[in-house]
Amino acid sequence: MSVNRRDVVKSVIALGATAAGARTAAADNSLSLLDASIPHSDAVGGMLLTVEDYERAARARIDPTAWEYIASGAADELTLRSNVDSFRALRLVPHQLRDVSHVTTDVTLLGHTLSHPILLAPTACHKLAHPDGEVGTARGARLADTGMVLSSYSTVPVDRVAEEKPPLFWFQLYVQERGYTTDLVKRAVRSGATAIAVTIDTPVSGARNRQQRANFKFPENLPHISGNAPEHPLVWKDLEWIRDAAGGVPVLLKGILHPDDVEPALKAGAAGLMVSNHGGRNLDTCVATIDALPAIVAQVRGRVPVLVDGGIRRGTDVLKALARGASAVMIGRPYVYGLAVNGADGVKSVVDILRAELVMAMQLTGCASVPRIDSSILGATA
Ligand code: LAC
Repeated sequence: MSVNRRDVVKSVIALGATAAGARTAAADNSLSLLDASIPHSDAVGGMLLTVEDYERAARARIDPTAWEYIASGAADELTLRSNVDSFRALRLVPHQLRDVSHVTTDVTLLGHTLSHPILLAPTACHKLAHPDGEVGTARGARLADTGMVLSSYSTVPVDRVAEEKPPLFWFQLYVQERGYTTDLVKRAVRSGATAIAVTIDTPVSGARNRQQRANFKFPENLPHISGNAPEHPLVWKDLEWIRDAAGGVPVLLKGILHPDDVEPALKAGAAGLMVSNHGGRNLDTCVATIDALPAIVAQVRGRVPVLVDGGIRRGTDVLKALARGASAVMIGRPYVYGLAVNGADGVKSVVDILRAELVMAMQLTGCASVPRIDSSILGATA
């Protein structure tokens, strides 16, 4: 994506318009328009200008038991909170007077060029948020010109979701029994998934106390969940048969946090790494993802792309992740909130908000393109 200042003003106004289901006339480049004419209320009267606004609006719509599943983290939710807080605590030190009249947010991931670096992380059971489920998310991904990583816990079969043709379509794999998993990987690839992201951080589930208290149960008959455990918890060696099943489609690993795991991962043929703590849902008190990122990036030394998820709620968070060396970021709960509020259009609005905020943050820190974003704009931690 390439934008100039005038486009940014327009896009911010359009964001408000989309959120309200209405459109304003094209704006001129007067910044005063930013606060003048944004029609930005949702059906329950709240303003939808930020990810947090979408979270609030989603909470009013999602069934309370499903909400406890979606919004909660493990145990005392310390990691859930520190994912967000660690981004917030990181201070930016802007460069001034660099030419930011023309900004591009393009990134290239495994040979695909995307117009911006904000992808949709795998999250479970989208029909809990909206009747369109993952079909709505895939449409939203297309509208927002972004990639989608479909969860094994999808409520809609992978073939059906793929028909919506998101600009980039990857499949997240939970390894189950070997025969079932092999078939699942092959089915995802046949459907058009161009990468498989294997979740490696869940040999067991975390202490999901809020889910337990709410008595949350997964919907029955999820199309890609067998209900049976794998023969043994996943180990490095299993990546051989998973890569065989993928038949040349790149396999990424999702859930890497320890720099010592980088070499085994690359030796096992990982085509990319996703720094993730599962949205704070598994090991409570584990390191925040933005804090784990630099050591992973240092160890990878540019050999494969490194994505990061967990805690991204603002465009400045995206900027900070890129400044710490991420190739792209993924958002999870935020787009599920968008889906709950307004289906595919809500997914688009949430991505658009972060995208517009990223462009602003790039302009305000003197970074006209993603390659120009580096650690020189990062200051102390508050
Ligand atoms: C979760 C699984 C399904 O976090 O990824 O709930």
